[in-house]
Amino acid sequence: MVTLGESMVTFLPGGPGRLADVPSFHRAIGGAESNVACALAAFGHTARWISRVGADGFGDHLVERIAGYGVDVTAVRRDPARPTGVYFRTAGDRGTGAHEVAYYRAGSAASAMSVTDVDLTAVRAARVLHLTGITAALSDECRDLLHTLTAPAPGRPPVSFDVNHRPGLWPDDEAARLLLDLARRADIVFVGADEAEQAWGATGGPSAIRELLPEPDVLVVKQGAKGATAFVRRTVTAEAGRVAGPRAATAPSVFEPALDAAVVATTGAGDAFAAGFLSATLRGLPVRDRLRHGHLFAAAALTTPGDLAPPPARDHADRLAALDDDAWG
Ligand code: KDG
Repeated sequence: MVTLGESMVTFLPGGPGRLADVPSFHRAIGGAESNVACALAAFGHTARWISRVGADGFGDHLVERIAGYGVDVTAVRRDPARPTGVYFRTAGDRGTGAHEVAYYRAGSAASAMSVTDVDLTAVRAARVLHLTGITAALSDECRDLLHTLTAPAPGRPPVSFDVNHRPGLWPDDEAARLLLDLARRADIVFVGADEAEQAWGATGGPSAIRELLPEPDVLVVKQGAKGATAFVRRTVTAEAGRVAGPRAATAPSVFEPALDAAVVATTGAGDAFAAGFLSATLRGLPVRDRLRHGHLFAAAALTTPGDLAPPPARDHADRLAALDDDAWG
């Protein structure tokens, strides 16, 4: 698995309250794509994260922490001229999970990722390449890079794309158009029902989102605490990691309820879900189990304050994913 995107040093609040009031923060790490790589590596997969960070202490910290999860960081470039991005966030509101975020990432080292700078050989070695919509919001160069990586081309690895709409990073109309365009080029797409509504006005739930996005072989609609629905028309083979096999005319939907987790913070739960689903996909597990692994990884992230949490041990996750429907949840 190869992921590509910006990671940041994350400052988690020392207590509840508004950004204006929180007196102290703890240093942690975040970044949607490295969160996925870390969870996969911790679960025993071979994972590489491709990015750029500043030639600064925060860049050292990110690279060391992500490598500490077992992720291959050899294709991460250091930029002596631009800083590593950082962001601060508040604790989520207990009822709604809403929190404030302050990004300091404009002009960051990662925003200078481009087609000429990224090691495309390292990208193409992927069995699956995981990207997110956040990268498209960083700069024109990053947007062009995503277009190149998602364009149909011989030898292009299957692309997994998490929409990850971040309204704070770019104008709504531009985000709506580009995110839809990128999602349509991908093979596996993850999107939250809430963000599909916010970005594209898709209010009709999973089936309405599928109508808007009929192209991807696999579409997963995350429905928050309720669960997730997958539409699978063709799958990534476990052996070759290639999208292969006959493409069914229709994609039946499979819904799987989420686990009842004692939520501490929702940030990073979507990345964890994607990691669990992708892990089970690469292992050739049935769709129900892919969704269940997504929920199990997400529960680990939901019950910790940081953006990423190690997933459950593989044998434990497999035992839980095999539970009868009555016992699941
Ligand atoms: O999905 C979690 C990420 O949003 C978080 O770790 C930080 O990548 C991040 C971002 O750009 O918001």
